[in-house]
Amino acid sequence: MNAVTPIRHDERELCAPITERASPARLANAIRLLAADAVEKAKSGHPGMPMGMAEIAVALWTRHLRHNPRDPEWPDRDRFVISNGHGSMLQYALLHLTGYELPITELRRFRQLHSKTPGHPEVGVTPGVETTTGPLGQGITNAVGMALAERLLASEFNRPGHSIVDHYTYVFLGDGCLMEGISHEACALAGTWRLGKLVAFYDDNGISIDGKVGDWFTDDTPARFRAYGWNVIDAVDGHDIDAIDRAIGLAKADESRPTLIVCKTAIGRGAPTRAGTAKAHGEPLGADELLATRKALGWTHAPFEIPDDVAREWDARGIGAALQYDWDARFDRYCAEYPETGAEFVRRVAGELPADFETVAAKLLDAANANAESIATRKASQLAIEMFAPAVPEMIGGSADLTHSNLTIWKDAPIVKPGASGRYISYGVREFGMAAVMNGLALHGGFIPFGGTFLTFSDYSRNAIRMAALMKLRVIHVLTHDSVGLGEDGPTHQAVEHTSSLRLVPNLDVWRPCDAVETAVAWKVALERRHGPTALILSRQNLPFVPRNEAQLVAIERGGYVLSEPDGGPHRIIIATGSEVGLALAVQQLLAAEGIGVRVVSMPSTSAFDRQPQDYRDDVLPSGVPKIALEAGASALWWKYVRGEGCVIGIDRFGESAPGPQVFEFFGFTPEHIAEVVRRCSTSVA
Ligand SMILES: Cc1ncc(C[n+]2csc(CCOP(=O)(O)OP(=O)(O)O)c2C)c(N)n1
Repeated sequence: MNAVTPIRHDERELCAPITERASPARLANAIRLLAADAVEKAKSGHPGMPMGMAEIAVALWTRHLRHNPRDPEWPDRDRFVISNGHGSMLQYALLHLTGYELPITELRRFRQLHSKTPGHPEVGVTPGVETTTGPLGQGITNAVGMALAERLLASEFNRPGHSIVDHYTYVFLGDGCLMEGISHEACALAGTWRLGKLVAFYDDNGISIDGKVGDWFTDDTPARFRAYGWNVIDAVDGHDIDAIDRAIGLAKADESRPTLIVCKTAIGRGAPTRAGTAKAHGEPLGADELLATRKALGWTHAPFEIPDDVAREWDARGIGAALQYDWDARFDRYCAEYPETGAEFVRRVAGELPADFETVAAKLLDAANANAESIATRKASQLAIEMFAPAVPEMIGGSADLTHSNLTIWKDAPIVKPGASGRYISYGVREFGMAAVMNGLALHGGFIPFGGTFLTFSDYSRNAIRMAALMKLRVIHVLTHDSVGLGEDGPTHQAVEHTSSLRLVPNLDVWRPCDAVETAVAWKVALERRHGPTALILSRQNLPFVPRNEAQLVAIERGGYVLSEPDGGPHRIIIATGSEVGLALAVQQLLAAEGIGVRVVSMPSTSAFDRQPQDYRDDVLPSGVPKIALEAGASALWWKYVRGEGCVIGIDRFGESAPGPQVFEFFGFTPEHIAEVVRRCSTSVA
């Protein structure tokens, strides 16, 4: 490895006190003891990683990381991600020591109810935490999304002489993240995209929970990352702060490749008998070992006591304010020269939609209603994208290699190419990677990501969709080919349980629209939804257009509404979604001839409907009237809406390979069969 001059913050030197300065080793030991003491007090947690990565943290946080503890939202801060999120105490120690709003009382309350120090880092709970980590492999993938966001925003907003977007993304990760398949998806993409401002630190300690990794993890990780196109700095002593500092300098000097710094470390370093063992990973050290650790490290301070020299040296508030002050001044100059672009940058970072969004949305809805086309909802979704994407520049689309099936692309969409900017991402066949990169783009700010795959493959991306819901991120999943109705591809591709199972994810809004009009509304509300993701469940096959009056058009946003009322009031109510709404309307007509009045309720989004006032829900689904839920998918969830007064027509087995209409017929999704069930079901309940 070539020696390079360490890059240091000149401002730090200026701000440093004249009094005696704590040594870098003491700064690392402060992290070690904070982590070990907090885990000990909580009787739960992971001391090994913070103790093992303490020197890496010192090198990065005191010599490179550009951040401002007083403003964790500063748009051009460096991003820092702990992908090995079980080492949360490392992050809490750093945030506390550098001066974030995380007092020592919160570290004392590690892992306690409603503390700001939850078991794993959670964005929105602890100031300074950039993403929620814990599910291994997703943090590094979020970081890839953040680094991509930086590059794309920089190319969009920077101007000659003005670099208002110019920051790094740093990630800590361990063996666990690298064993997870998603790290392959994400890191391959990062190499292809040449994300030169992404720097990952691999905690190469040879230990995971089951013990020494030699029996289950023998990949040549440096070779693997070189093959992805990364700059790899191998065999760095992870306890040598200067060596790490130099490696970071080298990483920054390579502007065209992401860098992996392979840090050789000992898990639980400093604990005399636990260091280097799997026991250090996730157990409190115990009183004796903790005492022995204090002795071994020469740490004479009580638990949670930070000596003045250490506190002063760690405090980054002065330098952070100076860094941001400098950026503010540069941004002011930028705004003076480019007032409109400056205002646009502010809007984008604030996550506000463009001022004319409502007008564009209304235009789309009017067009969908006026055109009255019977098209597949995936096609209707593309029409929505065609309308919104030019008007909403923060939309960044993509697909996991199914662009022309998902119909996620729009005319003239600039494709993201290696090393270049763009607004449409071909993620390759990487559903999980795509979903977690989308989360990273959203977390960074300035973007509303949407990405497509077949609904059945949402299982692959599922945990990242769940994380988006947990993190309250505005991301949109375009999940097409939504049922057995897709036909010939057969049961591997035919979603059965997926729509309902996605509905079970808290804070995920699921929309299964029945025609172009509902699809337009679903896209609108998905884009407007600031604090949660949306899954759009769309058909491969054409669906009939349904005419609506003004009140019905407005009611769609409520998630469930009366789409068609029989003359003389309802004897039965059919609740249907997506491709089954047309069937319900056909059944309504059949039964009308027999004098049975059927109300058709379209229920594109159960979660949106569930948020409506009780009165409204009772008006749509009054008790005392038999209700029949109809969906070409798992039946279980629908009993909640039938409320013991009717039945559910669903599909609770895998599908069949045949032309779509034949499969629908095979499963009894024909007007005649449904009408028969409705008759029987109704009489048995009435
Ligand atoms: C997806 C996922 N699977 C399993 C776990 C449970 N888990 C937490 S840490 C860990 C082992 C991680 O090993 P390593 O990254 O080497 O961490 P270290 O022991 O060095 O701290 C496992 C299996 C998890 N958090 N996420």
